[in-house]
Amino acid sequence: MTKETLGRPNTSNKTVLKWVDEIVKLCKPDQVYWCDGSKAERKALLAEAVEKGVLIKLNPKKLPGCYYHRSNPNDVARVEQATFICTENQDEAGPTNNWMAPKDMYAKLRGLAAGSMRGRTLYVVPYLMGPPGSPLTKVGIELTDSIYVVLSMGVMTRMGTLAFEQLGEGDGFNRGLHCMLDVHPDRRYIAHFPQDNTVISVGSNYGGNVLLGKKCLALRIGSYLGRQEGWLAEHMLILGVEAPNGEKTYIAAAFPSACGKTNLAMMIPPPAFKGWKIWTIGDDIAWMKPGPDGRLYAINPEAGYFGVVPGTNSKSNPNAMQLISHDTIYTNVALTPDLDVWWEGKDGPAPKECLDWRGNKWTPESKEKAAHPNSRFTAPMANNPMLAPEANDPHGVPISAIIFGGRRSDTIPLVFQSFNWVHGVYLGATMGSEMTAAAVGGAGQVRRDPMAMLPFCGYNMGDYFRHWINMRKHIKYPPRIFHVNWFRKNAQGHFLWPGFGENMRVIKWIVDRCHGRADADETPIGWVPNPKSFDLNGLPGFTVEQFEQLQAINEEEWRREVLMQDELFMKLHSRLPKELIFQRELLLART
Ligand code: GTP
Ligand code: SPV
Ligand code: MN
Repeated sequence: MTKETLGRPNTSNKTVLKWVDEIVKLCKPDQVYWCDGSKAERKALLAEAVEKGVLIKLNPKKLPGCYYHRSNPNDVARVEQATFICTENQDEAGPTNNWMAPKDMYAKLRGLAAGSMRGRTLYVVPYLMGPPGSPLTKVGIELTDSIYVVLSMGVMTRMGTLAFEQLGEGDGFNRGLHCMLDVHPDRRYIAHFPQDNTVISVGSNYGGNVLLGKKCLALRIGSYLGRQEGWLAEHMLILGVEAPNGEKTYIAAAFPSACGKTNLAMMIPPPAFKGWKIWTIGDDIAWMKPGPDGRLYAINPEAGYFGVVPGTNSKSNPNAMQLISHDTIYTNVALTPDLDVWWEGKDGPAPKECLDWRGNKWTPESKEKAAHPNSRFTAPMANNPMLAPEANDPHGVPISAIIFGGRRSDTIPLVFQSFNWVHGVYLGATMGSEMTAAAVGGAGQVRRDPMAMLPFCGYNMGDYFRHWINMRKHIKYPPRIFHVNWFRKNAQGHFLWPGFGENMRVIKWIVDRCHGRADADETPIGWVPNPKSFDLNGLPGFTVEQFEQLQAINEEEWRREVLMQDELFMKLHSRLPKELIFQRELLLART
């Protein structure tokens, strides 16, 4: 970029100019750069990032257009303990969120941000969450001193002058400020001010903490706005199932972080499912609103995928392997001597020698992992071979099924269906999952993660459940609600279900249930498939007994489960909708 383009705003919006001016005065950057989102700009910024050592250009023969980034080793995942919802009253944020009064948090963050961009560039990053022209689409502007963030936002959002065009002279935009500071955990805060449509993030440079359009705007602020405006902001993938006769059914699914959304959204059906296709609309976030025809419509507000790398290979996720073969930023994987990347679970043998995600020498004898378990790819959705054209449709897609699912070694069957909407909300509200590397701390422990939104709900979780229950009144044809668990294990600790592409079998049962075509048996926990309605063809060696083991409802385990659910309900007691308490009573009465 030339010196002239630096500092020249590409908007005349007075509210924007005034706010940027205030932040410039506070942070005191040496220069200000206004992003336009052009290809030429991206090329220049990539070159600058390489020159500054923020990115390494990967082998262009093997990985054209790909770059490598290593984060600070103290900064590799979301930090839930440093994430705050700053509403006037603590009760609005609720017992599942960290809270601080807005004026105290603003004062603390102003202190940290003051003068913090001396010697640095402040980038103005205007972006859209959602397709241009959609009534659901929101405008955000992120001011950041991280070129890695600018380049990532350019992939993850529709970034550039188009956002200023959609905004016009209005003031309806999310104000995002990101200061890297010295990337120290003691000075790391991700603070949300829902009443001001503002996010301030300091002291980190890791995806979920700093790509402010994603978890901060699209989920935490989004959920807050959704409640006021009558829609849902959810931690859900969106996919389209195409049957051999061309019928398309759209499904949204909420799984906690690193529990299989990207994999399901990009899944390729197994050979036995000839003619079936899965199309991706989104892999992480869904915004859903009742449409004029009485159905629930969903859009994916994002334009790219920030996906888990380890475990990705041509068997588990062939579409993702194509997606990340070009024009991708890799963060915290291992780097080989010929500037290729490697990770645990990649196809082929481990390299004889490479640099691990910290930059230390690594060999197959090393005890530590070469790639961080939460290493990620940042890739544009346009590169997904199975991107649904509907991903750019401003109207979104009508959802027929909502799936909730956690990572559970025991108790929870492969699949079951709720009796009705409120029971489905109960299934989502009581979801449990083993924690993963996507957030700092506690990996492996089962915790309640309602609707996979525990870290992302921008207001009181009890009110969130109420909002979900109330939505039913505005949806004439509500999606059917299901619960799945790909992760049940046997006594030897092996997964009972092959998962990945074979999940198509579960998807097909769900699709058939939505269209009234498949049988189910009633159980105390919901409707379940029987071996006659569930397609096990072409899964050699998988027996009906194994299927029954996967679907088993163990009374002892369920008693424990209901007790664990109660802990969350007690925490939320003052705002818990009574419908959910009744659902619990009904469940107990049935067992
Ligand atoms: P976030 O991006 O963190 O929100 O996560 P995500 O839900 O998109 O998770 P992703 O699809 O990246 O899955 C992460 C992990 O789950 C990887 O380790 C996968 O290998 C594993 N996984 C995904 N699907 C399956 C499955 O069907 N069976 C098994 N056993 N593991 C799976
Ligand atoms: C998650 O943790 O749920 C993610 C990755 O999708 S991040 O954007 O870093 O939060
Ligand atoms: Mn996620």
